[in-house]
Amino acid sequence: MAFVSERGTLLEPGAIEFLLVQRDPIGELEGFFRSCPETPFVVTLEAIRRSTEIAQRAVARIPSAAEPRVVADVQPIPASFRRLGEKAEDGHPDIRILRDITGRSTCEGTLDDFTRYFRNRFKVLGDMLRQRRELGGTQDIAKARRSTREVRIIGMVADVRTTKNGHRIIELEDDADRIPVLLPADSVLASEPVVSDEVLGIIGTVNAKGLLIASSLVRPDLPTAKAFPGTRGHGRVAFMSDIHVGSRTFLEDKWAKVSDWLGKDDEVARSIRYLVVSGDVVDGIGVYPRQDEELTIDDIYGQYEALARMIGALPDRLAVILLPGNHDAVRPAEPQPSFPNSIQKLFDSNVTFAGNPSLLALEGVRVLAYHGKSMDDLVSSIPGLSYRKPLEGMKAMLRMRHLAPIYGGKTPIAPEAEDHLIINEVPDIFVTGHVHAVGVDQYRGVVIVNSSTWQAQTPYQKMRNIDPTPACLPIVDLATGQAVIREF
Ligand code: D5M
Ligand code: FE
Ligand code: ZN
Repeated sequence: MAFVSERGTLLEPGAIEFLLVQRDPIGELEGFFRSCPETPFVVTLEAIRRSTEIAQRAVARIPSAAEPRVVADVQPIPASFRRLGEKAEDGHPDIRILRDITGRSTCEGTLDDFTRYFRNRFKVLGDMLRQRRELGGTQDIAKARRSTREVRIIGMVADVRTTKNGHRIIELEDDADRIPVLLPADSVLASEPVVSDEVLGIIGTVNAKGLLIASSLVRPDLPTAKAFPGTRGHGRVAFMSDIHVGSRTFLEDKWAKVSDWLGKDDEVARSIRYLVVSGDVVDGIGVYPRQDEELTIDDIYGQYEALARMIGALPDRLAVILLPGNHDAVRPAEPQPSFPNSIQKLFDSNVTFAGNPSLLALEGVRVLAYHGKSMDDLVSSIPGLSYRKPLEGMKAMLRMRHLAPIYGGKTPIAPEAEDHLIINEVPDIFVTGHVHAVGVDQYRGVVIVNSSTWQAQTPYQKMRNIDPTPACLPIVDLATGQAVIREF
């Protein structure tokens, strides 16, 4: 730390902890100082984290090439000494489904179910917020509203609106009461992307009119830094989604290319042991109006049979994990269970079926896989978010610790007894699909991946100005967390 004191600067304890788990702490710190216009008095965790995140962001895509090539490369996350994956050494795949809804659905959609669902969401996320240092000594809204001192409350967003003067007003609810919260126009809080039904903490003071004037907003978020667990071997996992088999726009030639490459004796291809496919594996039947005009296979089993043949032609060393999406033949309400037996039996034994979402462990590396339908609601609620930037939407989910915070939008949510869409455990890798874009990044030590699609732009997407980035394969090294994207 002599290096720091020489500069007359102090390091916040959190910043020290963060730096110590980096691969090259001094290098990171030097990079940070280079990025500052003048030497700061105190180096905060927030500032140092922001600086390393920017340095690690993926590079832009390079236009299509004849040979698959690497179009993005996110640096490895420093491995902790908690090395896992002993089992994989004998060559057998090591897949565990730690969490999904399959076989555990309890809801019937009654009014009681909804009340219970929201109570559970509020309780679990509220407990997470209470762990936050900033939120020590929180009060119920009913009590806080009578206080003249600074208060800390936790609530669920019942409504959010912008006043004509640019202030934002959130209606925040707890089990018993409700209070309007003002995010002043002249503070950074006014530009915070608050969405309906998320659970957050507010610090502020209540004015004479009963309005809580916020000075800070606290999200459950992820711990500030985390190491990648790492495996002993150099096995890799590849990610796909949105294959849309059966659609006229399914890219058969691109599939042939990726399938061929996976079977090649290429160093990277050979190391891919797992393929996680996060939903919309087929185009489905009757998913949108006049879909029949856009199908080449108009039988649902026919579509899954075609997919089973495609997957069956992939090399045997690949263990494939299939999740459903909003085009697949399971209930549309999330959490979605895994495919029924009538579909599972069409596939070879190297395929594992999981629900949407599901938390998987691949050789001990925890992968949170979610199709990503809720992105439709996030894109329409958060200014600046777009279908072209799914990674930003994924980070918003991680900050809210919820995969589908907005209720009653385009994402159907089943009111289960427990909210399975809460991001309870912090994963090592977080993957979504649905938006037919591709990208890799990191957020607080979690590798984030948006898998591409194997479908060209559809007439619907053309009309909505959605420009997909098909035929890209994100690949993550299970030993280091390093992520690359290959384009086919
Ligand atoms: O979704 C593929 C893409 O199309 C994804 O970016 C969302 C967009 N999409 C699809 N349906 C809708 C609706 N109803 N509203 C808004 N955006 C939509 P896929 O699930 O493959 O159809
Ligand atoms: Fe899709
Ligand atoms: Zn989808």
